[in-house]
Amino acid sequence: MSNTGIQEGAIEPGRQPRASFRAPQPIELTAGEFTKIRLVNQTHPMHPIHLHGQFFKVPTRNGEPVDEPYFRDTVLLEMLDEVEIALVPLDVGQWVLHCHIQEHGEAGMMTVMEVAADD
Ligand SMILES: [Cu+2]
Repeated sequence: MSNTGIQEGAIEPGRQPRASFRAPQPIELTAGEFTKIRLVNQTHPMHPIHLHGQFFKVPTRNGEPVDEPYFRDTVLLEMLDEVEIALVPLDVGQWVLHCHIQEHGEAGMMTVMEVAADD
């Protein structure tokens, strides 16, 4: 898998109230390499998407530029939101990316981001 460009992650309706990520399993990144990931909420509920072990910025929300002077570990996706997250992963390992609403995470709205060393 290429580690450049935008990777896709979508939250799909599925069997309600279940929802799931449609994303590469795991999302593979390289330490020190700038990456954008696009998250799309195709469901009605809001989803606070939380990433462990890394911090990111939100350069765009629904195609509009976002200017935030801070890094995040969580971003809220409202219904039909499309959000880019941008990061330079620094810590090698496997990190969980999941909805912070526990029942959504347990229903499958959870994936792994694997950060490999830059050889
Ligand atoms: Cu959720």
